[in-house]
Amino acid sequence: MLDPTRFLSDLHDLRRIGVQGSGVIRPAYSAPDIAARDWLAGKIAEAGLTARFDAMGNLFGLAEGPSLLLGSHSDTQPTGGWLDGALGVIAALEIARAARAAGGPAISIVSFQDEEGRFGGTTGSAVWSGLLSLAEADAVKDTDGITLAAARADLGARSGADINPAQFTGYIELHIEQGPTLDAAGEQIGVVTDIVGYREIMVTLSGQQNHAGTTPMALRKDAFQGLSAFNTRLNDRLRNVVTPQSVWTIGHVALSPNAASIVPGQVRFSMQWRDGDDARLGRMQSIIETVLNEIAAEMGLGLEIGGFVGLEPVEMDAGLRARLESAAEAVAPGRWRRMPSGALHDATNVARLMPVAMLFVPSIGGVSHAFEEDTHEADLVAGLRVLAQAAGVQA
Ligand code: HGY
Ligand code: MN
Ligand code: MN
Repeated sequence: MLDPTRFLSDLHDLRRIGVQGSGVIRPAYSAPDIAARDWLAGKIAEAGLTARFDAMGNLFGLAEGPSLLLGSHSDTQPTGGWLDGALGVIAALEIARAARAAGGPAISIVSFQDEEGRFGGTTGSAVWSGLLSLAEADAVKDTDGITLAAARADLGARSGADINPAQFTGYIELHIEQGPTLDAAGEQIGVVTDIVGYREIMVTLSGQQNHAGTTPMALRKDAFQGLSAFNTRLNDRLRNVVTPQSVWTIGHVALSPNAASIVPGQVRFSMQWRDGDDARLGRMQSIIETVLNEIAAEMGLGLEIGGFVGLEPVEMDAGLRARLESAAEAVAPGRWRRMPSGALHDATNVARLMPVAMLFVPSIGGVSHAFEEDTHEADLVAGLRVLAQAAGVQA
């Protein structure tokens, strides 16, 4: 039988590794991330599963023979919430334990590495699924210029197992919604229909660093003014091709030399956009690139576009989704809905290898990727029960 008390206790034990106020700081390959994986490996062994790290640091808990794979990720954003990823990993652990105690079915678990994209995005599952080679991933640098190769060296002798995807019959991921829909509707469960696609580039605009007092405005080549003009014109132009589900974000900005009395000579920033339709992602991309070139030419700025990463939108497997839907109706009758995911997830990469499905529980106030991220305990347990029932484990 499931033990919700043990499940919640493990969730809070994991939260304590990298805790900061009400949130968690456990970026991929950081000391807290590796400590959390070591803690999880111990729990996996206690549960009677075989703990294995692959070369990227994805941590698997393997049952014998063919098994259903449940899991998510245990790395976090630079200032992350305590449930993003962790919920799916600990729910998988609890269900695997209950399954073994009941004599089946075979359940394996996984905590993917770098879902949060210190080195791009869903990097661990992208390498495991073959979307990205290990060599390509190793060359990626984080915003401090550290390569993934150097970061994952801290895994030491832990890593290196070759985990064959063919042993798994499918993958189901429980995750917090990270948006406002379920919380606002007073519903408990979201059965995911599809996961949006995304594209991201790193842009550098280069002008002329100069004195902030003696340089007339008309003579400036101010990189920040370039970013500002780009952002204003982009918001205006994108209006013609987007829908209310389309989103775009400039989340990382590095101004140099970043001093109050110096006209900034360079700005390096991330440009990310998401949509459920791949053709619309393409239309958004051509507008982004056109506006960047226009602004650079008009303001006499150098333009460099690099670091492209992206994922296509993906539909959830109909069979696994049906199992989630009947489990949701059993556990939360009338308090569940089908819905798309605006957040990215490892399930997108795993869908290259096997049938996948996802379910959500509400995020209070729709807040995520912030220390305030939280979910009511009753909703956490409801998500656990729905996942267990869909996995064929006595809830
Ligand atoms: O960005 C995302 O959607 C995911 O939470 N990393
Ligand atoms: Mn996540
Ligand atoms: Mn996240």
